[in-house]
Amino acid sequence: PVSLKDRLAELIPKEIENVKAVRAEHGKKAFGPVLVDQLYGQVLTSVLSRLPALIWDGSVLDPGSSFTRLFFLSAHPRSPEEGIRFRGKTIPEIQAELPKAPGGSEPLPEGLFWLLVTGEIPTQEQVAELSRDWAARAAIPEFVEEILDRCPPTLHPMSQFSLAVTALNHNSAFAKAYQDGISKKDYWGPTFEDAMDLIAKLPNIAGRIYRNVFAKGKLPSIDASKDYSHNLAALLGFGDDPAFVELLRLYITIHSDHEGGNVSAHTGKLVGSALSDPFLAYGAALNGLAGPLHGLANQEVLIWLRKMQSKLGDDPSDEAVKEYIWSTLKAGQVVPGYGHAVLRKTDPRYTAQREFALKHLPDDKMFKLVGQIYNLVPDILLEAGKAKNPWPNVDAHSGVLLTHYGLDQMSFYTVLFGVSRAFGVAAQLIWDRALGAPLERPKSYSTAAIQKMFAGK
Ligand code: CMX
Repeated sequence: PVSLKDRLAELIPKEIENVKAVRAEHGKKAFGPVLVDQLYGQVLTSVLSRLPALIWDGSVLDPGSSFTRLFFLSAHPRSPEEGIRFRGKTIPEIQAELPKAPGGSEPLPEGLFWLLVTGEIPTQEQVAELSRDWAARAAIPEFVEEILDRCPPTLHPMSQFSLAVTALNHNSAFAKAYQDGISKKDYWGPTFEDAMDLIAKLPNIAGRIYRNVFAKGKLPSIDASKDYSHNLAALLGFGDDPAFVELLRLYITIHSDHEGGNVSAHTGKLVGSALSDPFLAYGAALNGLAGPLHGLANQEVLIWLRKMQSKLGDDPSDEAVKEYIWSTLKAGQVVPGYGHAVLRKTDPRYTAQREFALKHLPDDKMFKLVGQIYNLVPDILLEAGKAKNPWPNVDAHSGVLLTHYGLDQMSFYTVLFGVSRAFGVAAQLIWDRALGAPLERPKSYSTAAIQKMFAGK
């Protein structure tokens, strides 16, 4: 064939067969700490997720399973099976200990950021100062507003989000300091300024995308006397609903960080390791978050639930729901919101959202459906026999809460996840520059090299 694509189409089946043969012959042979087979199949999930490869103190995940418990407990002697800990604290602990807004009962994400950066629980005054600082930094350059205003409303909100965040690099303090010849030991200072600017500007970006894409009118301005989540809610048009503001405080807190190795956090770290500034690093991280196996799953869950509701009605029987779940699997699709690369139990971020729903919207029909699905999916995934973790993750619940308060534009959900995940990535980038984290550069091998290396062994 003369066309490149046609030639490639001929080569792919041959290479699939070649890889199969190499795996059959050498797959069980050890190559450094892994088996050859794992390089092709499982290194990225089952092996890499257990291989100590990264340092990040902000949060640590206890998988809650027996096979990793032995290894994990030796590193974390007091860790039970509860999933995420932010600087050693579980979600119920941070809910109890972090400062709240006046009259509020959910933690302020400002406090979580302080905790991620310092390992300390901040005072009410420290948190109020962060709210003021972020409000003061919140404006975005006019040219970034214009970029967003020129995006077609059909461009996915996550693509718009990553465009705008990347463009903020125009005013990066780190990029400028680097050009001016800053010494390595001082990197963390301008990185800190960029990290603060990044977080501060996200509400204006998210709000503008929301209003542009869904024709929701003009953005109000930031209120310097209000906390971050209140301002974000107001920019989205929900500032008058105290329950929604509380939901955002919880949402941003629990989505902020999930160890250093998940796709978005790790992308931010990897790109930052080239000394790309925090805006470039986080723009890249957002593109990872936009994948359906990662942050986009919260959109996918809602689409899946809506389809189920339209097919089965508001009050489906368990039998009908089971059949629907099986039909998803039989169609070769994943059940969105279930499974995890590291966790081996119900995600405590799911549980925190469920508790919020029990308190604020116990009779919501879709919340009831989510609960019904929770009782059915794990057994089905176990019976299907592939997923290592049949339990729900954070994305199985978030969309239902947002929908309840009227934010029912599903394609926007991952943007909120992205506002929150910036807290963890920003904290990590500051520490990476402070500690002089190295350039990340894993070694790759060709199949031909593997064949040569193991021939006759
Ligand atoms: N539904 C159907 N099949 C699933 C499944 C699910 N929810 N979860 C895992 N599997 C399948 C995998 O697709 C894989 O199949 P193949 O062997 O055919 O490739 C097999 O089970 C083994 O996968 P695993 O080791 O259990 O899971 P991974 O570490 O490879 O992937 C994850 C983890 C999250 C991508 C996967 O569980 C998944 O696709 N879940 C649905 C999407 C989702 O909810 N993602 C959000 C995760 C949280 C977040 O990052 O926001």
